[in-house]
Amino acid sequence: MKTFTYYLLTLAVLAFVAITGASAQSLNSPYINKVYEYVPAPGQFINTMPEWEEGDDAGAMAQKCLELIADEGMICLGGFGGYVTFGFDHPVVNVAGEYDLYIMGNAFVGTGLTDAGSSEPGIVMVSRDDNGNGLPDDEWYELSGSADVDSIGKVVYNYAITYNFAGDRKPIAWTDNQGGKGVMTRNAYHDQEYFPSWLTANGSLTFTGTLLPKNMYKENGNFVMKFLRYGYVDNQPNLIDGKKNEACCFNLDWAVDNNRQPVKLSQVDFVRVYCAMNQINVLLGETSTEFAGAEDLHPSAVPTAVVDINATGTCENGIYYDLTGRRTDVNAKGVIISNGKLIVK
Ligand SMILES: [Ca+2]
Ligand SMILES: [Ca+2]
Ligand SMILES: [Ca+2]
Repeated sequence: MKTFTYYLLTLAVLAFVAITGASAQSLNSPYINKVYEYVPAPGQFINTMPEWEEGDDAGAMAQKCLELIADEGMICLGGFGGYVTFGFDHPVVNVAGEYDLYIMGNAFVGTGLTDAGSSEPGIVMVSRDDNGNGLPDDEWYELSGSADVDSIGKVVYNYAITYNFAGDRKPIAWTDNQGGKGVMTRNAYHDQEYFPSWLTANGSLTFTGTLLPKNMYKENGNFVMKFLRYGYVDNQPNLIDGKKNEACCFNLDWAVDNNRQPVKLSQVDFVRVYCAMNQINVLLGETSTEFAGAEDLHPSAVPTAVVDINATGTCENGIYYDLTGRRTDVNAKGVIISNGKLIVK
């Protein structure tokens, strides 16, 4: 009898999964639906893209980012380190042999050029909600880009920079962990405060990450920035002949850990983009990544990686879902799903 009951339960579960699986496929949106954090570094477009208004806190600014992007606008991340963290209405699955994410900026090709123009590279990081709390407070992995192989010895890993707020519209001095220092210069075109006004309470902002080598040079009397081959946001034009530029596409297979060792990720819950250059030009101001939205390239995919579930019903990647697709944990009763496998408890 017990076996028969279990058999019926299994049949019911399989039917349920078949139904919810089918509806989930049509419901997943390819576009971002959450901005968790917007922490830009200082810059000439900060407090204007999006606009900060008296009383706006971090949550209000994150919401403004989401609204701006949904309206086909873009946000500015400021100088080195400034970042945005966003997500979708489902985990982004790493489909084998394919790009998984498409991320847009506002890079363009310079007149008469093919491999340079405006290129303000941002690095992509990804994370899983390993602790299941719905917040991006878990381990982050960087997606390694072409500079890691094209500019060996010139990329600075574990770079850190601190920007100091000295009062409204005062020069913003910075120091880094390489012995460098400078000032985020103000210019005549942008009169507002350059330090994010909702983040002045601590008096400074510190960012860490991978610093890419400078890419600016002079061409026929104009400053241009050389494109990197692949793996960066706001580095090359979003489209080529109306089609998604591969240089704006990202593969979760590129994920590396803090020691630059490859990590296998079957899916991720959070994505972050940060400005990866510290380059300031008298005429153009600071190099600053723009973010204009992202797309999951296969929103209906289900994880294909097989992770063995051991005798106690736990799964090595520690990620569990209930039958409605919501995150749960290993202690949940009933039927839970992990990496495509059912656990009945
Ligand atoms: Ca992939
Ligand atoms: Ca840009
Ligand atoms: Ca979390």
